[in-house]
This record gives sequence, structure tokens and C-alpha cells, in this order.
Amino acid sequence: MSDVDYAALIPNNVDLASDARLQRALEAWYPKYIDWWKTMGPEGFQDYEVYLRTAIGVDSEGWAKFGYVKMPEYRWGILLAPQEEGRTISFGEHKGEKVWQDLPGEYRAMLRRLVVIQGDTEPASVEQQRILGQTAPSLYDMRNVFQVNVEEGRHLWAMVYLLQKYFGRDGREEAEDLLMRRSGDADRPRILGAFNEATPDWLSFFMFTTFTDRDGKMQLESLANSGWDPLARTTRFMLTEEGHHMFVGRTGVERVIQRTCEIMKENGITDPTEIDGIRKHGGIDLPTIQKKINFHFSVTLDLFGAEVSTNAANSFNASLKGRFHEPKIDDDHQLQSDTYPVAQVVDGQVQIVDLPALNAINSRLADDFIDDCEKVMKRWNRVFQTHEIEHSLSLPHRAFNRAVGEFADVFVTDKGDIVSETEWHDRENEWLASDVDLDYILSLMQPETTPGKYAQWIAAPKAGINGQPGDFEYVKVRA
Ligand code: BYC
Repeated sequence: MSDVDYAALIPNNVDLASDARLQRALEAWYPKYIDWWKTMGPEGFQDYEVYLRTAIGVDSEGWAKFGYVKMPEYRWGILLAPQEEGRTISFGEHKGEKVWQDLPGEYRAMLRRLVVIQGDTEPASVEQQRILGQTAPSLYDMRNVFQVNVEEGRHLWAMVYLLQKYFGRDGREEAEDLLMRRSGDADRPRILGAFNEATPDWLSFFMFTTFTDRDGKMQLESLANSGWDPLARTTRFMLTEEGHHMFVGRTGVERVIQRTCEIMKENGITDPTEIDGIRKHGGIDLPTIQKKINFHFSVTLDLFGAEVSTNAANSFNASLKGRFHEPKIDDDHQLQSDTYPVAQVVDGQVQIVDLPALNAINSRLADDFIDDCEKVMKRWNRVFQTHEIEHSLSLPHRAFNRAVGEFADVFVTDKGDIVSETEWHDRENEWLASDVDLDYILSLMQPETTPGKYAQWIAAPKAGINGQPGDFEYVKVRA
């Protein structure tokens, strides 16, 4: 069925009412989730009315409604994309077979791991972003971070549904653990590296939603063709919501760049490497923006796992996790004898080597991610053209600043040259923001809560959310 039961405590289109055991399990998890949300979710503003989008259906048209909601009362639901009649598996050993509706027993452990890792990132990002509401540069931006947060909460629900429905007691335990780990906690950290980094300021948030949410898109796209249909359908619907998160990031950075360009023009600054002159006028200088790109891009690349991975080969072979846009790729979708070019360290240099394609699944997904990021860079660089400023921002080399995979043990510059550890550390602040840079960004984080007004370091957006006018009160901060 695809109609959404909206009257239920947990809105859903999975006919929850007909599965009393599952319904009880999810209803028992619900208060624990709310408790987590209230303690680890957005700090402050929990009792305020926020203009939010809520998913109410799964059709491409009219799947969401907008309205004022207090965040703890948000209707987090379980929504799966409609089942495609007769869908067959498009890759791996089981290519051509009918997709599985039940959990395939032999792949239980692999699937549990994929679902838990995916699930863990969702609450992690909410925890990372919890203090941002207090320093929002506008009510528009404040609403956007809350929108992202409630939807990440819903994505957690999506994974918890799979755990509770298909993985029995283990699944219930994993669902509890998802609420116990904490981003950045020394004893109980979140599973993947980037989800333990702090997001203390809005430039970091916009970079995170540009790059790290884009990893989310790539990973969800890879799961969206899974041979296990419940996972495929769940992730497909999650992708519907993901687009807005990346939009928030891309346009957020774009607006920061625009404001910096305006400051340059207003003050006759022509040198794009100028730092103090921009900071004097309260803007974020372009070298610092580049350094933030370098950081978030490299930390996000780590999320793709090792370039050469037997884990990834196994889950592809088992028809559980495919590649980006798998059905559209022009090959046999089994890759038993194919090769793929992978960046490797050879003779002290980064070189491209042809390796068995099955082992290079992570590297290929990272390539697709990099292509997508290049498009974002083009959008950002257009702002310079509009302001007739000769400058461009760029992605650092894929081997730069890596902690996972092939380049974890070498020291690589932003241009891809391997250097000594000492040289790298001596030059680190050429590529990554220094404490002084980060303190400067933090010093700009003063809240602006007047409807229609924006902090001085960021331009207004081109359009309002859901067509709302410029002075719309996205969060009802006035009593
Ligand atoms: N940090 O063969 P390897 C999102 C571990 S984001 C720490 O290299 P594999 C979102 C790995 O677990 C998308 N550990 O990697 C965005 C393994 O350990 P075990 C989230 C790491 O398995 C914004 C070992 O290293 N979804 O949705 O091929 C806001 C060797 O593994 C890391 C997914 O990631 C790391 N960065 O690939 C909100 C999809 N990387 O198990 C949400 C599900 C690797 O041997 N996950 N390790 O002890 C996967 O597909 C894979 O697990 C990974 C890793 C792509 C993450």
C-alpha cells in the first residue's frame, strides 16, 4: 500500500496497524526518541513554532505540506517509496532474480551493518548541528537548519523501522544503541569519522550540507537499487528529502561568497587573496572559504571507505549495494572480469592504476561524488563572474588530508604532491583554516532574528521557502 496513515501515532504507509508486534516495538522506541530529540536535538527553540515541511505522501507530486509546527510535535513517519511490481535485481550475483521482500538470511550480517551505519549518521548530524539555531544569520536560515534536523530525524526512523521489522532482538538492540552513541563523545562516538567533527558555525554547516549530505545522496543512491526491496524503497524516499539539504548547503556558501564579492566591490578591494580588508568589513575572506572547502571535502571523502575494499566488493556481489545510478551504467553489472582506474600511491607518487572493478566500488562512487562536487564549484565560481572578479575556488586533490584508505599514511598537498610529514605540518595552514581563522568565523556568529534581515556576512536568498515573501517569520520568535 502507499496511502499514508496520518492518524496513527507514527504516520506510515507500511500498514503498521496490521503488525501489532512491530507497532508495539516502535511505540516503545518513540518516547526514547523524543527524549533524545529534546536533549540532543536543537538547543533552544523547541517550544517555538517553525515553518516546516512534513512528508505526507510518497507521490512525486504533493508529497509534502508546509506549516507551523513545534519541533517535538513534528510528525516523524515511516514512508517507503511505492513498490514497483515485478522489479528485478539489476546487479551482482543475483542479477535478474526477483527482488527480495524478506530479509535474505545469508546476508543478514552485511545488511544489518549497512543499515546501522546509515542509521547512525542521521542522529549524529542532528547532534553536530544542535547549537546552530542560537546563532542563525536569519530566521530563513534558522528554519532551514531545523528542517534539515527534523528530516534527519525521520531518516533515523526509516532505518529503525528496518531494524525493528526485520532483525528481531538484534534490531531492537541496535535501535536502542542508535540513541546512545553521541557525536564527538570519547567513549561512545558515532561510527564514521566525519560525524564526530564539530559543526560550531554556519559556514561549517553550509559546507557539511554541501559535501557530507552529498555523500548521503551517493550512498543512498547506491542502496536505492538494493536487491533487498525494503531497503531500496526506504532509501528512495529518503532521497526525496535529501535534495533540499544539499540546496541549503550549496546556496548557503553561494550567499557567503556573494556577500564577500559585494564587500570587495563596495570597498574597492580587487585582490581576492585579501584577508584583513574583508574581515574589517565583517565578511568571510575567500582564502578561508577555500580552506573550509579543503577540510569538508577531504573529511567527506573518507566516508567512502577504502578505495580498494573487499567489504564493498562483497556487498555489490551479494546484490545489496550497487553503484551510483546502477541501472543506467553500460556494462554487465557483475564486473567479474572488469577493471577500473583507481588512484594509488606508487613509487612515492599518486598514480592511476587499473584494478579489478569489483574491489574498486568505493573508489568509483567517490569519483561520482567528485564529479557532482565539481558542478557545485562551477555554480560557486559563477558568483565571481557575475561580480567581474577574477578568481575561482577549487576542490583539493582527492589524496589531500585523508584518514581512511590508500592515502591515510601519506602526507599530500592540496595539489596532490606527496611531501614529508614535517613539511605537511609546516604548511598545513596554507590549506586548512587555522585557529585564528576559525575564531574569526566564530566571532561573526551573532544571531539575527528580525524577519527579513540577514547577518552582514551573508547575502539574502534569491527566493523564500515555499514562495514565502522576504520578511516572512519562518520561526515565530516574537511572542
Ligand atoms: N570512519 O572496506 P572499508 C548520510 C571502517 S552519509 C570510520 O574501507 P567499506 C548523511 C569500516 O566500517 C552516508 N570507520 O569500507 C549525511 C570498516 O570497519 P569494519 C551514510 C570507517 O565497508 C549527512 C573498515 O573501516 N551511509 O547519509 O567498503 C547528514 C574497512 O572498511 C570509515 C553510508 O555510509 C570512516 N569514515 O565502506 C546525515 C552507507 N570508513 O566494519 C546523513 C552505508 C570505513 O571492518 N555504509 N570505515 O570494522 C557503507 O556502505 C560502508 O560501510 C562505508 C564504508 C561506505 C561507510
